Amino acid sequence: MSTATETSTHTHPEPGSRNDREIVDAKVIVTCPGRNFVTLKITTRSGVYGLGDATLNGRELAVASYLQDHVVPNLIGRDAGRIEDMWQFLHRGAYWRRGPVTMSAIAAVDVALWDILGKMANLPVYQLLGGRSREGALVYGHANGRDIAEASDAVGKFIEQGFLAVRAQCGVPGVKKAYGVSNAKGYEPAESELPLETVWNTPRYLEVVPQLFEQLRKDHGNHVELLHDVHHRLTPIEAARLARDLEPYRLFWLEDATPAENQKSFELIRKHSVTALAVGEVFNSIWDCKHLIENQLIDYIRTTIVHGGGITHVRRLADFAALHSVRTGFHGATDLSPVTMGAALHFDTWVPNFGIQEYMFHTDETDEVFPHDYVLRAGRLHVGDTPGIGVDIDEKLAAKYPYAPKQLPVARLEDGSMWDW
Ligand code: GCO
Ligand code: MG
Repeated sequence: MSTATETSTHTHPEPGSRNDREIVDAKVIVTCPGRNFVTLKITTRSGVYGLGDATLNGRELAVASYLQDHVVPNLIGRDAGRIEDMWQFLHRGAYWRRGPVTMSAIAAVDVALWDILGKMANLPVYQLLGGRSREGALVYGHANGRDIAEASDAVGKFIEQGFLAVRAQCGVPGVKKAYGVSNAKGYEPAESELPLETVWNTPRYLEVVPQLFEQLRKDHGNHVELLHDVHHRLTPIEAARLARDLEPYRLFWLEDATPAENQKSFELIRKHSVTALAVGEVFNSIWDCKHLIENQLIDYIRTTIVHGGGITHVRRLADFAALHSVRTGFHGATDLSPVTMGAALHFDTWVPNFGIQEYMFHTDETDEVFPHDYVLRAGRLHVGDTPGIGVDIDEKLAAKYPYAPKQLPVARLEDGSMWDW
């Protein structure tokens, strides 16, 4: 064993030293086992590697190029243990800050470094964050149906499987392809190479949603937690009306009731209703939700690891939210890979102001490409104790599923005007 006087810290060969943690390779892996995922694999001199998810649904190759062309050359030779400094370097150093592409790329690096640190310390990441605050993370599943009866049956199936919380969406009479409704086994919005054009009708939607939740409470009682995603379709005053109309059915939350770029619009919804509000799956930084959080205009913040700059930034966001009684409710649709789900679950296991975690089943092919140690038991997801984030990638298998271009749909009003999908 060498001593500090014999070798400089730059070339120190002993385990855990800077040299051991030197990044020697960083590889961007694009695979499509049922849907597209972008994964960053960072390898250190010691051979320990870490994974980070960089998937941005419908714009995957933009992040792959950001990483490959602009970030990877900066990683080689750096110390994988300087997680905070790396975050600051990539955020400040690019000059061009924030935005989904940049923040997803930074997140991939950040999570890969936390994974490496965990593996080197022989500890699961939740332990590095400060340890367990709970045994399992409450999750909600996605139930949907072409009409109210079908949606209610679907909710019943989730309850039978042990789910304690279920998001419910149903078809809107006169609307051909309502958000969240699918006749396939799992709801998967990015269906076609070019965006599917859907038509939207707000009055019909505002009529059917309270009827749906009235029926769900009749059929399933008051104890199951029910959630609903408006998916940015309403104006602030319409959102206020829906939130008020849903009050009798005591939703766990009403999500993305109106687009949140205009954060002040949530004041209007709050003024008219006590329905809990969730926002933020499309946010990328603390600055996107600062006004919403510090004015207590929302109850749950949805920004998760992959689109919010990784564990390092989302931890800052969650701490800020805790000061204002806002809890986490991380985005967890199928376009977030098991790598994000693993990292999010370590976070959920630790974060004091945890609320809920969204959880949709990935396809068997995706689960095979990304073996992981988290398990669902009685409505909660449990992380394993594998060092790091507990998710791996089978690169040979990943190579069998080449990238397949797919985009999210768009929505138009009946007169042809573009609307928010
Ligand atoms: C959700 C989301 C998703 C998004 C999808 C976009 O709450 O789960 O709204 O269904 O539409 O993640 O890529
Ligand atoms: Mg949503």
